[in-house]
Amino acid sequence: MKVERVSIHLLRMNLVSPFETSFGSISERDCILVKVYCEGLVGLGECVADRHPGYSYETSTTSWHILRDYLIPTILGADLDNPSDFQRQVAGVRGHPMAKAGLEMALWDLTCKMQGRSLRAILGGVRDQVEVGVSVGIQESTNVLLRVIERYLDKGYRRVKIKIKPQRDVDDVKAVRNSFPELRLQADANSAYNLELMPTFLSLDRMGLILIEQPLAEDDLWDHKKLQEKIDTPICLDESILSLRHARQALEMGACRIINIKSGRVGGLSQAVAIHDYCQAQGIPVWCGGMLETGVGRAANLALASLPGFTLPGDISASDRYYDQDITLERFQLNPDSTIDVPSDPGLGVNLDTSVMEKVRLARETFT
Ligand code: OSB
Ligand code: MG
Repeated sequence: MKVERVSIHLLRMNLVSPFETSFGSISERDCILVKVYCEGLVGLGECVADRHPGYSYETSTTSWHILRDYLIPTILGADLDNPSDFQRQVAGVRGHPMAKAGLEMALWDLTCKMQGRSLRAILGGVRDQVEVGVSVGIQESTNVLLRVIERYLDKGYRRVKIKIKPQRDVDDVKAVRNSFPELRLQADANSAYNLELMPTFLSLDRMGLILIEQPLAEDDLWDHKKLQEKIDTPICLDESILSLRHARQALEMGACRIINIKSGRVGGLSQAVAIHDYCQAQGIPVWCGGMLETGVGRAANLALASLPGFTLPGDISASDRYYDQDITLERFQLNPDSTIDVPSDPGLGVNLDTSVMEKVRLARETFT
């Protein structure tokens, strides 16, 4: 296929409630919607870089720059057999995985549509529904946290992840555990700790958590290895894993026992599938992380999470957990068994709601 035209759209959308992590609180989320055009078809992709460099060094501004000045010029007019060609073509751009992933997703959507097949089918997915959970931000108090979780349980979520940070960890987790003794519970620190806080980890280790996500710095596999030796709860890495090589090295080193896969963090769906395949061969459980995606990125996450090695519930919640108004006509609903249906229409299987797009778009640029 020959890419004839590309457009990028900076969006800012209000979250239904503020989302607080150890690196800050947001009440609106930025992303870049990518459209690629070929032979009358359009492919959609979502670049998940946010406005602030809290989770990653990438921001919506750096991604815009990398897309406009490097990635899009490389593929415009180029003949691409499949999205993996794209990875080879942009190998000369160091880093910026979220910018690459957003464009690659649009190429996947386009390729799938040309073949009349769903992304799920092309990636090798094996499930019509995937098990999901909900990621709950830090709340103003432990009591509020318990009320928020109860509301999600009433809606049908059967796995909860809570965000933690120093001073808002052991007491919060203990209270949740006491209120909901059987709940499948995990905690995400987003890199907020170091090994001096070992007593905290030893306490958390007794609370029946499925996993502790990214406790230490993203560039610190070695201390994760030391921590994993001291606790029984599996460490799951998120921010630290930017490539298949990182995944292999972390596992060989014993720095984690579980990996959270996000296509944006690893440079695209093709890399996400490669990490999945490697972990599956090693018997390592993976699950699909989330970046508060719109319906576009959520559709891609559902397709990815339908692969057989995704054996733990993903951070892929229903559309109403994030946005009152989403940019896709399709809204994802939670089934009573804490699953969400994987789209089956060609490509990502979602269509844009142009009136919402008009409302949330801050900027647009087209390249031909
Ligand atoms: O660390 O998993 C994370 C959201 C934004 C940035 C980082 C993370 C998250 C989440 C939300 O936990 C997951 C979701 O999309 O529901
Ligand atoms: Mg995380």
